[in-house]
Parts: sequence; structure tokens; C-alpha cells
Amino acid sequence: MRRAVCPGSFDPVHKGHIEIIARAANLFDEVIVAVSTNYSKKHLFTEDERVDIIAECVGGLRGVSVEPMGQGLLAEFCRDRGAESIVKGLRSLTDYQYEVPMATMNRHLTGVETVFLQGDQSYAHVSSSLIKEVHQLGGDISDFVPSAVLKRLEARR
Ligand code: COD
Repeated sequence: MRRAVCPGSFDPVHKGHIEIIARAANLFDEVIVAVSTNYSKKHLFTEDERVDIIAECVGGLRGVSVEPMGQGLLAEFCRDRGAESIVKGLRSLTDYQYEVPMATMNRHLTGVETVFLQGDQSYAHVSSSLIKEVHQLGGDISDFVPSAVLKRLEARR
């Protein structure tokens, strides 16, 4: 049984994330989407809301489940769940430079490997923070988020 974790804060989840989760589901028997909370950041959606939204968006994907991770260490979360790999999407060289030290540290902590997937270029400019800002200012973000996310964002405006 090959199990991987796709971690993130997913505030909110967007199509760039979902594309990576779907591809991870093709590579592994089980994928756990781990929803992290950084208590020093102000999230738009609570951890429970983010878990519910993602579950609604990935419901049709075989072997994919969603769990809250709180503020714990990702490497320990993976070890506790028997996950051998972390799957991350890369948009750019900047992402790579940001991600490599974390991948190295996670491998040092528990031996968990990080697998990088090249993100779909149509979502290379998409981030949760940009989605929130553009939507807040009245821009159309419907190409980049599932309808479940758009509905929740509309309810917050
Ligand atoms: N296309 C493809 N992939 C994308 C895109 C896109 N447009 N946008 C984001 N991604 C991928 C990235 O791989 C990203 O890592 C992941 O999706 C999640 O995105 P976000 O924005 O929700 O994630 P972050 O940066 O807020 O999450 C960071 C983590 C929660 C993964 C990180 O902080 C972490 O591991 N925290 C746990 C605490 C810990 O263990 N710290 C020590 C680390 S060594």
C-alpha cells in the first residue's frame, strides 16, 4: 500500500491544488490531503471549513481523504499515518527554492520523501492569496476555483 500526503493551508483550495491532488491519486494507492493551520496567520476559513470544502471538491477521486493537521509537524503527521511520501506542486523556480529546504528538513526528521509534480501551466499564476484578493475586489475568479469554493467566497463577501 503506497500512501502519500498532499499538505497545504488551502485557504481556499483552488484548481491548481486539485490538479496536483488528482495526479497524486494516480500515482499512489491512498492520498491524504492534510489541512494545516498556522495560528500566527489569519485564515479566511477555519480549519474545519477548509476540510469540508476540500472534501466536497475531491469527493470523486479514488483513494483520496481529507484530514485536519492543526499546527503539528508535517513529517510527524506522515509518519503517524504510514505515508512514505509528501506530494507538492511546483509553479516556478521560486516555489522550488522555497520547497527544497522543507523537503530536506522533512527527510531529516522522519525519512519521509517529497515528490514534486510540475503544476499545470494554466494555474501557474494562481495562489490562494491572489484568489482571495481578486475576489474581494470584485474580479472574476471562476476559472480557477471549483463552484463549492466560489459559493463559500460569495457568502463571505
Ligand atoms: N499549482 C500547483 N501547485 C500549487 C499551486 C498551483 N497554482 N498553488 C499551490 N500549490 C501547491 C504547493 O506545492 C503548495 O505547497 C501546496 O500546493 C499547498 O499550497 P498552500 O498555499 O495551501 O500551502 P502553504 O504554503 O500555505 O502550506 C505550507 C505547508 C502547510 C505545507 C507547510 O507550511 C508545512 O509543512 N507546515 C506544517 C508545519 C511543519 O512541518 N513545518 C516544518 C516544515 S520543514
